[in-house]
This record gives sequence, C-alpha cells and structure tokens, in this order.
Amino acid sequence: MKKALITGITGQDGSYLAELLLEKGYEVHGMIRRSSSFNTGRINHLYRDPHEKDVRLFLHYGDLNDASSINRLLRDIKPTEIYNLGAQSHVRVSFDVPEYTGEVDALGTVRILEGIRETELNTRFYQASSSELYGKVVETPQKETTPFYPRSPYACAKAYSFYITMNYRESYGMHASNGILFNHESPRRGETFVTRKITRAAARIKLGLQDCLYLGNLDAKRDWGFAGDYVEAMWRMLQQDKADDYVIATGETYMVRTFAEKVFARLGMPLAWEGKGTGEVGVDTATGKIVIRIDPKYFRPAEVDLLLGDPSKAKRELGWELKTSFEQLVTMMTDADLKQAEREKRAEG
Ligand code: NDP
Ligand code: GDR
Repeated sequence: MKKALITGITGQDGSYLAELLLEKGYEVHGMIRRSSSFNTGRINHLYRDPHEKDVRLFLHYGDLNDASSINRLLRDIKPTEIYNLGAQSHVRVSFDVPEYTGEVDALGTVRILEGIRETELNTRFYQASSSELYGKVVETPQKETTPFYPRSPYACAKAYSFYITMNYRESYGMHASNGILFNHESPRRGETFVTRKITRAAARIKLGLQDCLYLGNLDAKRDWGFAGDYVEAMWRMLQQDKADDYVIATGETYMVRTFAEKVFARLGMPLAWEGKGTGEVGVDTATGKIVIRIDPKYFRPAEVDLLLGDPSKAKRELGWELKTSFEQLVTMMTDADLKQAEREKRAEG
C-alpha cells in the first residue's frame, strides 16, 4: 500500500488531497500543529478513531520549524510520497511576519529534503510552489520558462523552496517536483483570502448579518481555479517516471472587482461602482445601499497586478484537465456561504 505524508493537511489543499489519496487506496499521514483551538475542521469528515478497523488516515503532531519532528515522522512512517503543503500562506501577512514566513515556507522545505536524504528513503517529493513567484509581470501568459520576480516575503521564501527542490533533484537524483499552482479556491478556502472573504461577506450582507465589506486593491487580476481540480495535478506529478516542474492554471484571468460583481449578482444584489481611488464604493443597485468600501490597510507594500497561467505542459505531459469553470467556482462558493450564513442566522434566533 502506498503511504503519503501531507504537511498542511488541515489547510484547504491538504483536505482535498487527503480525500483524493484515501479514495485511491493510500494510507495517509498528516502533520498537524498543536493549537489552542481546533484546527482540524476541514478534515473531521475523514477522521476515524485509530482504534477502529481498517483506518487509513493518521494525524501526527509536528511542525515545519522543528527538524526533529520531521525526521521522526520520516523514520516512523517511511512514506512513499510526501506532499509539502504546509506554509504561512497569506501574502499580505508575510509582510508582517517576514522572518517566520521564511522559516516555515523556505527552511521548512530543506528540512524535509535533508531528512529524506539522510534517512536514505526512496520517497517522492511534491513542493507547493506558487504563481506568486512570477510577481511583477515579465510576460503573459506565465509558463515554466517565465523568469521569477517575487514581490513579497512569502514569494521570496517560496522562491528558495522552488530552487532547493530543483537542486536536490539535480544534486541527489531525488524524485522532487514543483507544482507552480495559480490561485485556487473552494468553499474551504481560508476566510481572509479575497474570494472567500467576498462570498462570505456577500452572503452575510444578503441576510442582514453584516452591512458592508471592506476590500483593498479591486483591480488586481488573478487566474482562479478550483482546489479540488488542482490536487489531482499534484498527485499526477508524483506518478511520473521523471520529476519535473509544472504550471497549473486555468488560462483565464479576472479582476477582483469582477469576482465581486458575479457574487453579488448571484445573490440578487447587482453592483454599480461609484467614486475613485480609496473613495470608490460598490452600491447594491437593488437597494441603493453601499455594500463595498475600500480600506487601504488591505493594500500590499508591493502588489502582484496580473497573474495568468499557461497550463499546456501539464495538460500534455500529465494528462491533467481542468474540470470546473470560473462561473461554476463562483456559484459553488457563493451558494456554500449562503447556506453557512443561513445557519448563522438561525443560530442567532
Ligand atoms: P492554507 O493556508 O489553507 O493551509 C496551510 C497549511 O499549512 C495549514 O494546514 C497550516 O496549519 C499549515 N502550516 C502552517 N504553518 C505550519 C508550520 N509551521 N508547520 C506545519 N504546518 C504548518 O493553504 P492552502 O491549502 O491554500 O495552500 C497549500 C499550499 O499551497 C501552501 O504552501 C500555499 O502557500 C501553496 N499555494 C497555495 C495556492 C492557493 O491558491 N491556495 C496557490 C499556490 C501555492 P494550521 O491549519 O494549523 O494553520
Ligand atoms: P494571493 O491571494 O495574494 O493571490 O495569494 P489573496 O486572495 O489574498 O489576494 C488576491 C488579490 O486580491 C487583492 N485583494 C485582497 N486580498 C485579500 N486577501 N483581502 C482583501 O481584502 C483584498 N482586497 C483586494 C490582493 O491585493 C491580491 O491582489 C494566494 C495565496 O493562496 C498564496 O498562498 C498563493 O501562493 C497564491 O494565492 C497563488
């Protein structure tokens, strides 16, 4: 039986990947962090008491900042595949905690690679690289050969991880691959990333649980796909004879304001934009109420203006297919958050 170790299993991608690997018959091990509150909400539906029969999901305490915990997990589990998804993954927050972001998102990766090398395991390794590596626009669409120009402490840390993964592949012949994934979202997306922030707030505004949504740069463009489709690509990379690096993207890009327009329209609140700069507002034309305002605290010291990926190599070599369209993603996320808001409203009494 194949054994996978997933760092970041409690995150958005970790939860979808764990589902996929369990379906494929894997024994799945996840590294989780000690937290003062529950942090396993996204994988509770997969978890069973390890004392029961035929359990294939196991959770272990560990941390990417703690090499001893990584080495212990490698020795005890001897995984056939490792998916390194663990990270301080918020770009804006990385400007507030740059050193910590470097520890986890950069050095965490070499801790795992070095652990694999030292334990002489024949483990295949997946690194969660990011379209943030492209940063400032050099060319579009961005593909595997496009030069990197990182624009945040997060992206700089991810650049180190990209290259150290490549370096261990070239230096030691490891099966180590980078997935350069463009933004991918879902109803399980963290609530402070812009898509989920919008779907959650719009649903709450619709039900009168909130008055207004505060956003930053409305003009940034992103290539947004569905996380459930993207974890399939991660798995496919590790099934190849040869390790390599692949862009995973939809090949379409939309502005943040367009995402907001589609969400509010779906909820029966068609938006019109008025004003300029930090004074710009989004008005619900059905009621005339202001439902979106700008708060400059969400601006970034350096912004990534445009991401648009070319996934041709992944389609050709991995046989990877995008299954969910942008419209379907918007609908899925909006409807899930409307249900969530309805539950909140009922709970309020
Ligand atoms: P999330 O923020 O949802 O999940 C991050 C995961 O990392 C969580 O399980 C978190 O644990 C864990 N983690 C954070 N710090 C540590 C640490 N010090 N030690 C161990 N685990 C840690 O991210 P996503 O699921 O969206 O993304 C998965 C990966 O892919 C990340 O590396 C991200 O940077 C990268 N990526 C994401 C893209 C996207 O659009 N989603 C695009 C490209 C790359 P906890 O739950 O306890 O906080
Ligand atoms: P990103 O995602 O930075 O691309 O990183 P995020 O959703 O945070 O931002 C996307 C764009 O929206 C603009 N924006 C806002 N963003 C947030 N979070 N909150 C706001 O209020 C807001 N208003 C406007 C941002 O300025 C930005 O341009 C995500 C993460 O998942 C990374 O881990 C991953 O590597 C990349 O995607 C690919």
